Amino acid sequence: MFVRRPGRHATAPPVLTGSHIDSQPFGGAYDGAYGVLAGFEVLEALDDAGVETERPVELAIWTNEEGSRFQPTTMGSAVFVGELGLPEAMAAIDAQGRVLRDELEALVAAVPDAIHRDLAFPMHAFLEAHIEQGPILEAEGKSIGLVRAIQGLRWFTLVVRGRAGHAGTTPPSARQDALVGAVNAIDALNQLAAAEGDRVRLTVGRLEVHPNSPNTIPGEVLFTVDLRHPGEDALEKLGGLIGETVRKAAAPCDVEVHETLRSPPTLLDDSLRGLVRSITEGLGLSYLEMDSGATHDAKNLALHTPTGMVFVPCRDGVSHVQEEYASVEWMLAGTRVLAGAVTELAA
Ligand code: HGY
Ligand code: MN
Ligand code: MN
Repeated sequence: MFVRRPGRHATAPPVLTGSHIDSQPFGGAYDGAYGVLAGFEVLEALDDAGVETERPVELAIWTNEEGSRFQPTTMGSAVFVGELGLPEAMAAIDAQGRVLRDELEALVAAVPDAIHRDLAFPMHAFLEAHIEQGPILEAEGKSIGLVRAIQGLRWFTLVVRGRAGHAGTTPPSARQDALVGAVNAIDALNQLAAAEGDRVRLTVGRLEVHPNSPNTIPGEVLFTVDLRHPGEDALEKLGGLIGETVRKAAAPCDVEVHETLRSPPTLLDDSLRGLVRSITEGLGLSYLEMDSGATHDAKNLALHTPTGMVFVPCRDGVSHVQEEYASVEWMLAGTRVLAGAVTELAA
C-alpha cells in the first residue's frame, strides 16, 4: 500500500518512507508500526507546515514483512523489487491450508477504487524508521541508530519422516520415531551453531508433529530454521551444512530440506546515511552507527534504490513479544530525523 503526497514535479521518482503493519503471533505494538506511523507524521507535518516539495513523497506499507503466517519474511518488498516471483508468493500456504492468493484477492476486492501500481516503479530513495529490536542504543544512551548493514539470513523448512505406529505395541527396535529424529537433528544444529561463536543466530521457531497424538509414534515432524550471520562466508558455510547435519542426526528417518529464503548481508547507502547523520547532528541528538540484527524491508529496497534506516531504542532490547516498548521521546526523536531527511531528499 502506498500513500502519496504530490510534489511540484509530478513525474519525478518519489521519495519513499515506510515499514510494515503485520506482526508476530504474540508480537508487540512497535515493530513495523512505528515506521508506518512515523511516515504518516512526516506527511502530516509537511501539510501542517505548508511545505511543497519538488518530488512526491510516499509512505509505503509493505505486505507480510514478518513471514510468520506465510513464508518467507519480507515477502511484499521482495516481490516489489523482483527478488521473489509473484506466482511463488501467491502460492504460499499458511498452517490452516489457506492460500495467499485467495486471502490477498479478498483484501483487494474490499478496496475496489484503489489504484494499482507497477512493481519496482522508480523511486529516488527509501528511508525506514524502525525500533532497534536490540539493546544497544538504550544501553549506550543514544537516541538514534544510523544503520550501516542488515545481517544476512537463510530460512529452511525441514521435514523428518519416520514411521507412525502404536505407542504400546511397537518395540524400540521396530521404531522410526520422527520426533526423536527431529530432536536429535535440532540438538546437532545447535552444536554446529555453538562452534561458530557469538555472532551466529540459529533459531528453530516452529515444530509440527504429525499425527500429534499422545499414543501414536510420530511419523512426520516439520520444523523451521532461521539462520543469521553478519558475514556472508559464515552464512554460506553454515547454511551449506544444515542438510547433512540434519540427515546424519535424524537417521534412520528420512529428511526433506527446503530452503525458503536466502538473503545475503546487505549494505545500506553511505551517502543517505551521511544525510541522516547531518540531520541528527543538526537536531542535537546523540547517535550510533550500527548494524541491524533484525531483517527489514529496507534489505530488499536497497537492491532497488538508495536506502537507509533510522533506528530508535526499545526497552531492554526485547521485540517479537508483547513487552516490546519504545518511549514517545525515543519515537519523536526518530520521527524528527525522518522528517528532516525526507524533506531534504524531496526538496
Ligand atoms: O525477523 C525479523 O528480523 C523481523 O523483525 N521480522
Ligand atoms: Mn520489522
Ligand atoms: Mn519483526
